[in-house]
Amino acid sequence: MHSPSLPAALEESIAQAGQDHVLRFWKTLDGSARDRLVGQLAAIDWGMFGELRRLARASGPGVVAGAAAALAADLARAATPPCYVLGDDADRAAAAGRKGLTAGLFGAVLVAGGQGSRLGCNGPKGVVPVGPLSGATLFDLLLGRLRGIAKRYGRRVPLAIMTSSATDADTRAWLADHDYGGLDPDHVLVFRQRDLPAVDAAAGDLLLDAPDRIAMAPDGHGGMLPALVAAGGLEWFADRGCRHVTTFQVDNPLTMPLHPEFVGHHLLDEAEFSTQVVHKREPGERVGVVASDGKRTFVVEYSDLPAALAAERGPGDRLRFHAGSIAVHAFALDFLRRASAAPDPLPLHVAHKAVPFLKDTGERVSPRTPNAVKFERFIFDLMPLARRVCLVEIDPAEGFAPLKNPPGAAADTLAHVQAALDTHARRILHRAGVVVADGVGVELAPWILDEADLDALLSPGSRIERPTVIGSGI
Ligand code: UD2
Repeated sequence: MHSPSLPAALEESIAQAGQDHVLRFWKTLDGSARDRLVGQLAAIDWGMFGELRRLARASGPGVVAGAAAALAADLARAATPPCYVLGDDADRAAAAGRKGLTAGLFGAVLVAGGQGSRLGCNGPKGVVPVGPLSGATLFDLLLGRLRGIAKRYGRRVPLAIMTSSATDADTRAWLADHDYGGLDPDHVLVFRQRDLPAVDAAAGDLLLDAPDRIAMAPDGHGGMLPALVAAGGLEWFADRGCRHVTTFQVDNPLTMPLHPEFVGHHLLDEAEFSTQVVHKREPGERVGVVASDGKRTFVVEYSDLPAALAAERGPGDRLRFHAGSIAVHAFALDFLRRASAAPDPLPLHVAHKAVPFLKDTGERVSPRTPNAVKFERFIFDLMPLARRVCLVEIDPAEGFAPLKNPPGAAADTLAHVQAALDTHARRILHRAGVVVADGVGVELAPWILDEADLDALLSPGSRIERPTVIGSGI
């Protein structure tokens, strides 16, 4: 018996799982440290721990052994499914979308639980400043976009923001300090995804990150489904009149998850799961691909797609798998309800990572190469469960500029994102007949969705001669 504060049932679960080593420093811990550790241990699903161990031991990087063979077989029969292209059926789809938005049928879910570790940021990515002139943060831009939708269609868009243990407190603080980004707090729901333990890659054992802390990591954006359900999110959206939700990622300030044509196609097709894709041109682009074998439509993450298949080209020199998923989806709420009732609808994916840990001696080791396995669920794995899937190809210049990498990387850095925002603003101004002098920086306030919003601000033929943020303060 370690202490009255370690419940006997928990101690037994730990012992049965062969994980007593996590209590190695128990005797050295004070009361609050013990409470912290017990809190973490009690949150572990010990019934599922054996499965995590099995997956860790069976896995190479990416897909779990066995699953890799099944995936290869699926892909051998698969091709890129048909996609709508934004602009091709603009009038019909946009009219349907506008009708749906005006009726308030859509809510939105922002997945913001990731740690931005590639960027070297520990807190929420949402607080990173990206506005080229304004220094507006990702949250400012994404929430501002929703204000633009509400302004145009006369309906607030209920927004659920998914955080994780790594981002929850800072995200809530940002919202409180920034007037909820101008949104109505009654229409903002913050909910937190779960953590899963990271385990040692060889033995599948838990790792201690500190004497009173197990190494854990957020359970992937697929954790959205159980976490949203647990937070009462499906009813929350329904109570606000929504029938569908779009989901989008925190790192893409150009994103347009409520573009009327996109949601219009979703409605017209009576799709349960719609997704935006970009035309993947090079095998190395870090986007998942959508594939279909005629019966099932599914997404394969870039890290799971075998290199030879990623590079295979077909007619017109297009990549065989060229529908690049940018993780902007629309779901029917009824579908999410049905999917969440299915037993274990989202499989676990494994990622081999370098995870710091304490040795038996208490020395902390920070490995340079992967020593551990983290587990994640991907929301796009719901796709095969959907009765109807709809793909809409967008122009990346209009809707995809993710911030992923630190300065100096070849793609997806702050500089790339700011250049994309600048180009996007210039395109819209150009369409509105506004002339921007050469070399002058320009930025649009996030509520400006397109040139229609400029009518009241700038007349055709007007010139911008100095760096300007258009529409700020409105
Ligand atoms: C994601 C997609 C990839 C492509 C790319 C486009 C997946 C698995 N991969 O790759 O196919 O669409 O984005 O930009 O969908 N997040 C959470 N909780 C987590 C993990 C992530 O909320 O536990 C959020 C994170 O805050 C971010 C988003 O999910 O908003 C994407 O996470 P990522 O940067 O790890 O995904 P990435 O770039 O590998």
